Amino acid sequence: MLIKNILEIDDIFNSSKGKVIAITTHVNPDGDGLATALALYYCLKNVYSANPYIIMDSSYPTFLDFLNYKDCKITSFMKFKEEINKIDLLVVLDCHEEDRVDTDTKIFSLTEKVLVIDHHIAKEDSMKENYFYYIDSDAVSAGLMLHRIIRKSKITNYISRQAESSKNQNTSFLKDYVDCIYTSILNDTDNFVNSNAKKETFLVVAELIEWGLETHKVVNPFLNRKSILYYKYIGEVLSTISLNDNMKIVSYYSTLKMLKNNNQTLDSYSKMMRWTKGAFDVDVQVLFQEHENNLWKISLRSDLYDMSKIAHHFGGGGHIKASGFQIIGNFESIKQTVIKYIESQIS
Ligand SMILES: [Mn+2]
Repeated sequence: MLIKNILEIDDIFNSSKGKVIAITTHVNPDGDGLATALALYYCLKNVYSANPYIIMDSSYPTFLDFLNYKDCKITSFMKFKEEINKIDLLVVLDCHEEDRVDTDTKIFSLTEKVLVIDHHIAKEDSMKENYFYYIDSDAVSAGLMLHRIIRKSKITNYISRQAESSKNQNTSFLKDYVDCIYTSILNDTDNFVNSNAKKETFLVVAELIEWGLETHKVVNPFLNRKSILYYKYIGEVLSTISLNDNMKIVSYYSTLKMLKNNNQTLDSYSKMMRWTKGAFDVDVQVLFQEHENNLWKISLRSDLYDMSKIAHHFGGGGHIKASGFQIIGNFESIKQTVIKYIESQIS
């Protein structure tokens, strides 16, 4: 069922004292999904006195290592299950399809109640009647949606208590919280460049600053701190740029070999498309990233056409302007299939 009033979510969290709450996000956890998971973790633990876990099967990405994740219980589903066999509440962030979570889908069968917080366009056929959905495709990030809930919760008592006593240890998580929500916004607006950055976005950032956010302490490690081999690797990827026959679709690719030669990991794929974002003379941008031998992740960008429809066709999902999907197979034939399909949809 769809949640209309976000106070219902505060009620759900308020009844979570001492309960096992699992938090998860989508495959290839990013600066929105994972940072929001951390932010929710801090709140559930410190404000609602719950027993939260972040469940993800991929390893924690280095590009988010400036966030305080070491104090959080982050575990794979396999390890989690050795300890615990029942989940009171599962919160799925930045994703609403069961088969897109970054963990074993068996997690849903261990769970009493499922709450989804997401800002992707709702795929109704993948929604379950007995799950709680808070979905808003106008929201800039899942992190901002979480903040809408948290700012109305009893966290405000903690903040005023902090104002009374700066030594109050209970509020030290707030700094970690604001860093995470800000990261989610930076991630999904591409540092306030995207058209989704609106009045609410800036009002929330202003509030985060009131709550203790120091913006440069997040922006610099998140966007700028890279090794020189990273830039060499980017150069190699950009040198693969090619155009389709009518010059309106640009595509480029990254292989596992390029990563290895430049001492990079899969994390270096993150935010790759920002390098071609400003190209004004193409209508669609396509990036092919090799994740495993013959497993390709394809990202789509366009200001003119609905990319989520194209991603859905190939079993993926996303936003109108930015979406993605995966295909297994030989690169040349995948590229041909994908470009041909896009051509058929935009002509
Ligand atoms: Mn997001």
